[in-house]
Amino acid sequence: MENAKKVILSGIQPSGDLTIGNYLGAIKNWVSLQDDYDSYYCVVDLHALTVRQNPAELRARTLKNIAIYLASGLDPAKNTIFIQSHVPAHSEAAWLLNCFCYMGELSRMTQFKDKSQKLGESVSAGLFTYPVLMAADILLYNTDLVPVGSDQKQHIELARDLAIRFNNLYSPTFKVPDAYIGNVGARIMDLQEPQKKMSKSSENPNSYILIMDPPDVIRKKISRAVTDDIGVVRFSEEQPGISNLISILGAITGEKPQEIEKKYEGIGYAQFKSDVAEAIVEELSPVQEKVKQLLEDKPYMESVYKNGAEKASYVANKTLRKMQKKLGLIPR
Ligand code: ATP
Ligand code: LTN
Repeated sequence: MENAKKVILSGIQPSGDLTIGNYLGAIKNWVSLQDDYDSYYCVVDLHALTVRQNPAELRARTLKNIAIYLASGLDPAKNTIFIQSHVPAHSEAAWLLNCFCYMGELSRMTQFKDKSQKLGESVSAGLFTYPVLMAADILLYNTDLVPVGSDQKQHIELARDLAIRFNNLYSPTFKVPDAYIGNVGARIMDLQEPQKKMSKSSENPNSYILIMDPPDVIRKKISRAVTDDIGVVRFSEEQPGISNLISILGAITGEKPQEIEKKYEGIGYAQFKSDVAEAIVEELSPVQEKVKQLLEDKPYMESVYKNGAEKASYVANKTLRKMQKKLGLIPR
């Protein structure tokens, strides 16, 4: 039966190489949901364009992200995996929704405030309206749940508000989506400044671990991660660096912070860090191997994202036509 399962949609921008924040906060959760939901996962290349990108790098990263989705365990037979720009309905619906979104709402978005502060003068209008494109991504698929890290909650709230506004002004058109925030790995912090979230667009490579970082680099970055001089492996606000390493380890092994604290009673930071590093290496090695193989198999990769775009377009176009009709645009 069509749509018996609830619908999930999520995406990651190809704006930098993916980090373990993206992996533990997003992709790993997606994999665990794939049997129970009708899922759509895209690489949101149009979102990446909101800040300046090098075209060759953007192309390479878009494909690499698809390979990472697959290598992490997303099965293209169970999930619709596609590239956002291959489904033009996203851009078209974003325009329509732009006409229902208020400047004030967009000005309150923390991600916009953070990013625009860093960019100074050259803040594009696209960066400002970025959450509206994200709302289009979500609403086009009658999405029930959007699995993301906790930083994206505000954007999903906006998608909900836009859906409700449109439904009230016209007639029920959109499903009102909910954020789905996993409890482990929801917020992996920067290794150098553990008050900030780990981000793929950080200037300092020691602040993040990339999914594709070689084992030695992972070991080095973890050994350099900022801790404290308390000397106890404890999950507490006073120890943001150590707490972050506990979160990372727990997100990989499935252990609770308290279990990890107990295991490391009386054990020093050096041993703890080395175990965290090994756990990451062990988790990522098979993924890295698979990504390399996939990137060499162009025809397979192409078949995945073309097939995905075709399936996604079918659903997205149906919703777009509905929106256009209700707004008074003349059908072709
Ligand atoms: P950028 O640094 O370019 O803003 P980002 O690294 O924050 O990007 P996004 O593309 O914005 O990554 O996010 C993709 C997904 O990964 C989202 O679901 C987001 O919540 C999740 N995510 C990103 N960083 C983290 C993190 N540090 N911890 C947990 N989840 C994260
Ligand atoms: N803004 C999101 C990326 C994103 C997204 C989406 C996530 C774009 N469109 C739709 C979920 C659903 C981010 O993680 N920075």
